[in-house]
Amino acid sequence: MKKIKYIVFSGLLVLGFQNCSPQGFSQVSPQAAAGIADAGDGAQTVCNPFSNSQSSNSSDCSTGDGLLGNVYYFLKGVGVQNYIDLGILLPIYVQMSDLNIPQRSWVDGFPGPNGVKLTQADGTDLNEYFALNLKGYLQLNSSYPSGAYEFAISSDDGAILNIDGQEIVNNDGTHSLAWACSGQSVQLTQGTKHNMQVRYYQGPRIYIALQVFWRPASMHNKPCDSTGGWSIVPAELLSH
Ligand SMILES: [Ca+2]
Repeated sequence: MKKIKYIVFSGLLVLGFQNCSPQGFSQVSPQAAAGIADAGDGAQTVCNPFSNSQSSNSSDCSTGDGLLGNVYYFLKGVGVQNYIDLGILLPIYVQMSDLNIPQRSWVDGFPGPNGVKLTQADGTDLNEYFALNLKGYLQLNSSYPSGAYEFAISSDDGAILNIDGQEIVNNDGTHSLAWACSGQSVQLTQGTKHNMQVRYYQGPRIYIALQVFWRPASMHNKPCDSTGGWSIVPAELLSH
């Protein structure tokens, strides 16, 4: 088996890649996705890395193509932009078909290309202190009318949603499962590709969660929690 090790910043982080059986892996051209940092020559894309042992996420990346992004490692970082600004850019891309990870124990760690886990310098699985910067488009199809929508995030740890360059939901910070909802509605137009960015980080292990919800703005008076009539933003509307 071929094995390549990356030793970054004096052994702070070691990533082990091997050619083994694939788990949620797909070939994509990251260069085609505007706004994604170049993760280096030969960087491959891991598809739905949080889908192992989870029924609500498919390991198939083909539905709508989802969002694409970079992964950063920053030991004991706090706040998503802190990771992106100061963390180590890992030599992989992540593609997520949807944003629907209910809170779960995630001891399995981060799958790398070809299903081989990424590990930290001490040999333990990379299951904490990493961030995702995901980008792409939200485009309403004929099933969803143009109009005002509200958004919400349920996450563990922090996450921020931007649409068309505006910060819509801020659930940032190191915390256990928590909800945050948009303070303002967003006007979406059928057929228009609205820019969408989701920044997320997993602070201390072992629990993770990242769910991005929406609802018509007419439901504004309902609660900002699981009883508020929220639905997961449909995977079919996400692309990059
Ligand atoms: Ca956590």
